[in-house]
Amino acid sequence: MGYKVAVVGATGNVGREMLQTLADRNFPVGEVVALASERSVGQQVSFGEDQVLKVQDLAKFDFSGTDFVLSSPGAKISAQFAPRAAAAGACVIDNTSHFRMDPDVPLVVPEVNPHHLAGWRKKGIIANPNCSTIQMVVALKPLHDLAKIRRVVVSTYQSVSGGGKEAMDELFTQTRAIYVNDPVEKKKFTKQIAFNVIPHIDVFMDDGMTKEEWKMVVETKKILDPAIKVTATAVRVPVFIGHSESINIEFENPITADEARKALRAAPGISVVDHRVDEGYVTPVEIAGEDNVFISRIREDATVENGLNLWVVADNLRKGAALNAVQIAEVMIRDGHIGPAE
Ligand code: 11C
Repeated sequence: MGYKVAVVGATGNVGREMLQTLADRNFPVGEVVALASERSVGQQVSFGEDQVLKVQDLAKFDFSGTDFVLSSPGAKISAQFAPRAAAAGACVIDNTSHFRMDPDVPLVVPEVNPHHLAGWRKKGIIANPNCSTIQMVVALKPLHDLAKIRRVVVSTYQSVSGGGKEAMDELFTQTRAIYVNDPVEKKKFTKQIAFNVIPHIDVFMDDGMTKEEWKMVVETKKILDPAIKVTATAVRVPVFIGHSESINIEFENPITADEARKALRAAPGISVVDHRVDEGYVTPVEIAGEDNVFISRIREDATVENGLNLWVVADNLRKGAALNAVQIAEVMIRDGHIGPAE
């Protein structure tokens, strides 16, 4: 007995991590199916320690009898297949940006707004937020409960794995090219990423924001509180895995760094590592493969009334994508939105 789970985009960075996360967390699977576009059909992907799944064609797959679909195939592909899977009765948990701002689609981080899942049947689709948003709202939620957040100023330091496997390859290839004096080639990134930083993730919008920055603004409002004002600068850095964020927060009510530290320590999904000594803070290389959101450098900001600064780091492929999606499925079962496995 167990649920039938299909992973769409199974050969990508996030799809592979979804399979790994299902196995790591002993998700109650009866059957797992790996799906991708036609060109990946026949490839093999691992599930758990000893199972190998053959990738099947997403376009031809019949979703009847599938309980959960965890998907990360790219927004255009999700737009096409997700309604078909939902119409066949599956609960689709989609990691792409396509459905996130649809008012009939819950956008959920289980530590923050699990109650929004109650509305999932309107479309049969639940959206997984952008990785940069997920780790930020996990950190903001306990502080919002404590002192009511008015405004957030965030700057991100995002790893190349957020851009997929090709982006990771480009960082590796450019770094090597620089050492051996070969020409540096750009494919995925608009500028050299090795030994550099790029303040441009996703496309530019009319007002000068990038779409990555816009996502952090609108998704935070939908998940946590529409009254919170957010302004973001999203930056790509030459790190393979793990997004970091410098977050400045203004609150309605007074809050001390000690009160914030205590609330964050007590909150689910958070590890506070905050000692004012060498190595008393977290960096992305230390947390790749970890589930929690790590918070360091908690301090008061004396330049505004009721201000705090934080440093927030998480594995963007795990909590920022695959883990959050699997946790949503777990909560769907725990809270009775999906019945017992047959
Ligand atoms: C990045 N945050 O780091 C992006 C990746 O909307 O799901 C995820 C894009 C999204 O490039």
